[in-house]
Amino acid sequence: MTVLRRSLLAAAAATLAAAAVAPAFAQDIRPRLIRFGYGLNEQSNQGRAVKVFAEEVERLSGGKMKIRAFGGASLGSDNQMQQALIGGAQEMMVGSTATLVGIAQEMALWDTPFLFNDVREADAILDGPIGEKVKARLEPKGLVGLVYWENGFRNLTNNKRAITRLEDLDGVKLRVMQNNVFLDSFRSLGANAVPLPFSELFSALETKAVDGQENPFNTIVSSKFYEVQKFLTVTNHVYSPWIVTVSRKFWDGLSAAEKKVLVDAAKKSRDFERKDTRDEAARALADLKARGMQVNALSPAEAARMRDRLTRVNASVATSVGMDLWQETQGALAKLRAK
Ligand code: TK8
Repeated sequence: MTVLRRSLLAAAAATLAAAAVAPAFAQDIRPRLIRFGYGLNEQSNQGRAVKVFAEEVERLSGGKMKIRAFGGASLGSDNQMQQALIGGAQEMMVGSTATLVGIAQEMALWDTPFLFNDVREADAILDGPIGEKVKARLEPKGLVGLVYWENGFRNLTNNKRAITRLEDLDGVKLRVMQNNVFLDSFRSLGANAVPLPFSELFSALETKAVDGQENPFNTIVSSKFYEVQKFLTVTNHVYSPWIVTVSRKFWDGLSAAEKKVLVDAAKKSRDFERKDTRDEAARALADLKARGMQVNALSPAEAARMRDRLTRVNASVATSVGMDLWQETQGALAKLRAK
């Protein structure tokens, strides 16, 4: 072996050894500034989880990747932010899956009234192959879905009257998300459903442009809807996920190590967020009562009537998401329920 050859080999061995010792990916992480938008305020469950995500990204990237968070829809409504992500003008956001249906219609699966009976079912389906499949539909459209967070089971508030029977909804002007399943659902219940972005909701309630809205307890507390809404009816009519998304234009320019930082931090934020949301939801009802909201639960008979009316939209959801995905979901839920 020549001296040159021997020293080349030695150098190669040294490089390998160094690679094994040094955090293999440190050199693949570059300084990055990530603008992360969300609709609720900083004091909400959404805001708290964004903070956990930001801290984790900084920690995992050794301070190189920084999240600049923008709450309260200060970068725009869910729909506006989605377009900014697709165009590459914003890097990340979290928002309702319901507002993504215009981009990937399979997202309508999550809008199915009474799809999940409890959070165990929601976690299993969202984090399993079906949730992955639906998430993957965003990629050809310019968005990368990382994880689902819990928005939660939705309940009805309004200013007109306590909703004790289906007929009480007649003529109630109810804000819904910009989504056809929600629109159809509440129209079929007799309400005068009006689609509006969340960012316009508080003032619409305050100015009485609408009579009511529906959202999880957490949001009714954190967005102070109790200040402008008198009646709360516990309906749990649908479980809403949030989804953390990245601009595909930005994502495609990241190294494998940088992508891993975002994925790992997103999973950590998800686990934190679900626990935090559930803890808060468990306290929220008492909180809302204490703040003066008049709360009622539907009688079992009225709940069944509402459920029956609402599940009439199932056929249209099945058509928009595709019969295969619909049946796969029903099958997976049946299996979970048999356990
Ligand atoms: C926040 C929304 C909100 C949703 C809605 O941006 O619009 O009612 O429940 O959480 O995504």
